[in-house]
Amino acid sequence: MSAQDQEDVYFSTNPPPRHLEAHAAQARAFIDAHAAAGRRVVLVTSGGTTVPLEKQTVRFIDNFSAGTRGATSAEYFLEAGYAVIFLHREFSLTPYARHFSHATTGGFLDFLEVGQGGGVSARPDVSTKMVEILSRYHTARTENLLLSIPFVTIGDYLHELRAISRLMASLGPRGLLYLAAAVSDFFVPPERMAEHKIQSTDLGKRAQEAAAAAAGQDLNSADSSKQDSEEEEFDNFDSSPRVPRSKRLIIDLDPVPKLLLNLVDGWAPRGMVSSFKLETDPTILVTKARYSLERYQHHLVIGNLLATRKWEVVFVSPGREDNWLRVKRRGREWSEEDVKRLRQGEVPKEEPGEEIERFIIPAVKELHDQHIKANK
Ligand code: 9Z3
Repeated sequence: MSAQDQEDVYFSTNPPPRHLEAHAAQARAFIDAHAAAGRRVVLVTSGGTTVPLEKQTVRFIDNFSAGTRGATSAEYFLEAGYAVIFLHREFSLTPYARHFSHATTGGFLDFLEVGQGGGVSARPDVSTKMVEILSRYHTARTENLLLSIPFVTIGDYLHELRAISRLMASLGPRGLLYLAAAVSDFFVPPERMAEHKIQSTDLGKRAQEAAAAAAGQDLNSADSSKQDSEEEEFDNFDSSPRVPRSKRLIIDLDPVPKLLLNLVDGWAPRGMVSSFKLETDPTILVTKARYSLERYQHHLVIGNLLATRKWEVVFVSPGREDNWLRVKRRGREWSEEDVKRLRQGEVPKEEPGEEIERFIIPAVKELHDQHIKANK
């Protein structure tokens, strides 16, 4: 199947999120305003996508991403003069608020106190930091430089990504797509998704079957004969289960179509596209990043390892050497041995001395400068 056919099939069979049109209208107005002002716009994607197991979703598969990379990057892009569309997993970290909403020292209420006059004020020890961050946040808001759009599921994400990328096309090379969201590779296609909560007991299953029979309906929209014939193909198949098959939940997932190709070729063909590549095995990170670049023909892959992603990343781009960016250590320099260990995925004991996005964003901006020059 061609990439275009795959795209058509995916978007015609997976329903759009409820607010897609409203979000697209907001994004259009935002992009038009900044294009008129000659400002660069970046689309930052952030956080993890969920994979629902039921249409009326009780259970879903999720991933680890908290949205730190995306939310932090958005702040540095604003600092670098970009207008930012922040397409993020609902309730994950957001720019500026992240400093207080998810602090390891407490929730946001812990930063506040009731003053003598009865009003609320910031705790004295955090008040300088809060004033500084609040003022950056207020500038971004009052100057309309930050548009936040939420998603939850993989389907929501892909619909929103396509709609916003297509709007970004009007910016030509001045548009930047910075894809940091942790996107599921597998999903349950709608034709195999149960409508109602999957039952764990016979009683529940029998109640559902009886109700469905009375209404003359199929229980699931799933085609059960097809499911049966494919059951043997699961690679985590347990041939001698201790718990009977009828009591187990076996989840059969399809691969999510690789739509980055469609994005690069069709949705925002003149913009600069940079994606992240996440691995856990250090020996394959750079190879996989190069492979992704060759496959999708975009402009930059930023490779990172799950364990060391706050310490080091590698920029992989066409015609350039791999470029490793690393944060400083608190109170000591990196020795060659330290760097070797880090590159093998060994995490230093202390926290990083600074945010790695402080280095990532200027380096991306430099490549974007070159992209704009080359595509004038
Ligand atoms: C990343 O690699 C991000 O840097 C992280 C950030 C998700 C690791 P956190 O949100 O983590 O700060 O906790 N994003 C890309 C992940 C991804 O799904 N990449 C795909 C892949 O590796 C390609 S688009 O195949």
